[in-house]
Amino acid sequence: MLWNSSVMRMSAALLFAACASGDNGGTTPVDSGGETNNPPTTPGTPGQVLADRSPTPASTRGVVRSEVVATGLVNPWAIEFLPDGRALVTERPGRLRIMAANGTLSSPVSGVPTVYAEGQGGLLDVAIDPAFAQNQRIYLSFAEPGSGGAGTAVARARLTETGLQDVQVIYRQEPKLNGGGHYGSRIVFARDGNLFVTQGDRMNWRDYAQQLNRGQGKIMRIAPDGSVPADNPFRSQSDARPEIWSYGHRNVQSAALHPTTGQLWTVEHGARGGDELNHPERGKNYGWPVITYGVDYSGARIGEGTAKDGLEQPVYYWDPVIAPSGMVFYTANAIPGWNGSVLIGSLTPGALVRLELTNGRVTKEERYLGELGERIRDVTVGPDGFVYVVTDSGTGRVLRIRPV
Ligand SMILES: [Ca+2]
Repeated sequence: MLWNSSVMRMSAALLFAACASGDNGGTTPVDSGGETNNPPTTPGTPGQVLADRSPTPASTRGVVRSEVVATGLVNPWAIEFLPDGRALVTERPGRLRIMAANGTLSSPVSGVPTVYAEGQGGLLDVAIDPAFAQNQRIYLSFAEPGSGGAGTAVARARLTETGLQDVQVIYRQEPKLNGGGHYGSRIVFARDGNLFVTQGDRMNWRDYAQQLNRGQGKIMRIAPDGSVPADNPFRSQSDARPEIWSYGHRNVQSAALHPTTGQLWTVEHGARGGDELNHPERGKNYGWPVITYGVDYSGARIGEGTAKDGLEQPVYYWDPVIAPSGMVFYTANAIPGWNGSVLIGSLTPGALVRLELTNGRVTKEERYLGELGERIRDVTVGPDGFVYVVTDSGTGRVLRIRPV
């Protein structure tokens, strides 16, 4: 990709703005002259296919519009629809609410575990058991306070008319660490009934992402009761956490199951210029912080470059970043032309990002709703086939996205 100087200046300005309010660490960015807008210069291993880079399309108007479904939410983090058409919405400070089909929000559901609501920590994702109609089970991920600081955790519970019952923490990231950064997290049910739990490196401990005896920077795979599946890759390795599915991740806040292949797909927050689309596979190393397309907010290089033998390349990366949170494969028909697309929330610059995939590669990216100026934290599809998002602010909303 060629860049003339005016594009460079514009992109550098956009990048500066993007870093200021993304979920990429909270460090005050330093304008380093736009060098991160150059294509990667570190040579890859001969024959290795380097990742495709987002062309950074402008937000497109005239395709979809948004309408307000619910207001008055404080930093809503996740939205999932129940089989009866109601939806569960989490608020990061530690509240779970039920949203009726008409958008009315319930008072907070009782029984939510105590959360560490600082920085990026708090109540995070919610997942609904595929057999919810029979067992009423839901799963919550959250930053759990405890000895040493806090860590990503997952609880399951039964959702009853009187609140959560039989609340049980089924996973705890170890060790717990101080600080409010990089908890992840999303919970995704695989077709085999196990749960993927995405996490982050806890920001100040990036090297832990490469250490198999630490929970940070890993995607975990657990059974719904918290036990470790027999075929997890490091289960028999004495110095490794048995829950690990894949490692070398920075901060994964977007995850979804591919509707055709059943593969896990994720998007993770990179450093400046290093957001990544991956489909994490069993036992593989996704590189952070040894390889990355991003640089530190100071402009300093991170790790060894963009490619290395034995480390996985992302499918696609964003430079400038999108600050990704929330992800769904759209398999409905209510929005023409979107069936089969990947939808991703962008916190910064703030948009709904749509990708088309062909044979595992991104063949098209479009963005929408940039004119709202909202941080989109999560995205899902309603029973009506329309897209629902939650916006991340102290006056957060649920928006319904439909064709113009
Ligand atoms: Ca990577």
